[in-house]
Amino acid sequence: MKKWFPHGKWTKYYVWLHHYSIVSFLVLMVTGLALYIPFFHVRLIRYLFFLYDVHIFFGIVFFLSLFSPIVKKLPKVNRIRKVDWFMPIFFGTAIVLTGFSLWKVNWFPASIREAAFAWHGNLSYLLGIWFILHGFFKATGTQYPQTHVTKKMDSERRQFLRWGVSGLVIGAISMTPFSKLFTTREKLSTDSRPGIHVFPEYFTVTDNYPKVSLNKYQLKIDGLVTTKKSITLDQLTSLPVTKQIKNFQCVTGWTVTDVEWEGIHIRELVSLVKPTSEALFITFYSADGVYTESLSLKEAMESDVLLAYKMDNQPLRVEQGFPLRLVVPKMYGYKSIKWVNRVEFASTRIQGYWEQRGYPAEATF
Ligand SMILES: Nc1nc2c(c(=O)[nH]1)N[C@H]1C(S)=C(S)[C@@H](COP(=O)(O)O)O[C@H]1N2
Ligand SMILES: [Mo]
Repeated sequence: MKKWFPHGKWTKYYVWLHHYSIVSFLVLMVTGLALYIPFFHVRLIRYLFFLYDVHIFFGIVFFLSLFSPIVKKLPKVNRIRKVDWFMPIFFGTAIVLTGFSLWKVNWFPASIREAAFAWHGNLSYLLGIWFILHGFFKATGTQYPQTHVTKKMDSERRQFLRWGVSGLVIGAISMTPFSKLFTTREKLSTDSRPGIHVFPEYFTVTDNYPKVSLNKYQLKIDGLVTTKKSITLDQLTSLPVTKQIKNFQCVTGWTVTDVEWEGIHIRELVSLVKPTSEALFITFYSADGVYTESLSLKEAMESDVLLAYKMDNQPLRVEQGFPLRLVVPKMYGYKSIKWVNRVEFASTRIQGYWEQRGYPAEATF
């Protein structure tokens, strides 16, 4: 690598800085995509929490490397090309800031995280593309076009600081709801009616969304109960309704704010079937035949846990869990099992689908 840098006192520093950023950025991209792309994260579920730690560790490493030109006194004679320093410092600080809000989930309101999630990715792709271009230009000795942005300048601390601060400002702006106007998801989604939420993933662990036919649908409530029941959706919707507006948080980082749910509280089922005193847990089953989830009775009786049949004032769509899904706002999304067709009162906690694959059973964040 040495041969690409001008000879002199500073060669070692430049080589070191490049090794440092290349390794940390590559690790960040690889772990970031593994966490983000469903195809990978479902296969890596056992290692997800480890991948998070690696991602955060290298995020800090990368962040610190952005400071190096500020800390290090570079010689005036060694003129640098503006854009080569501007891009990593400006985009890097913006990426770090958005990433920080996703890491410290509880420190930031959901509305901020919702926007930050999209821009953390978008800005990383932009910087990644720049790094590839930069490497290509340098390796092939391609001359930059002469513009204001690519002209050479003296390396000045004050300039580096200014870029860092403007990166932070852009990062902060990209975390406001305003920035969502510029993300593609809202534009590409089929349902763009105002007030209708679009979730980043409509997740299913099977090849298909199960198609539940309403004529045949029955919710089975059984297990350690005094009277087993099977009820139709009509019977279900005639039970007292609970409505609430809650944020939705998936373990892979995305957040959806202010989702309007409508459904029945677990206490309605309890008074219907009267569980025995041994019933300390509830197992939920899905019509997809493979997904299961479990809550303790105490968790299930929390005031905001619902079996929902409406979202945003509409019956659930097939991909959203039609006709019935669990909603557990205080826990990660994987607890909110879709296409619920059986509720079993039990004496022990079973391991849910993702819990068997490494997610914690107590999914509060
Ligand atoms: N039956 C079933 N329920 C499920 C899932 C699934 O794959 N199958 N995915 C879970 C996960 S990981 C999340 S984040 C939410 C996503 O809800 P959504 O599909 O409405 O976006 O559903 C949860 N419930
Ligand atoms: Mo999820």
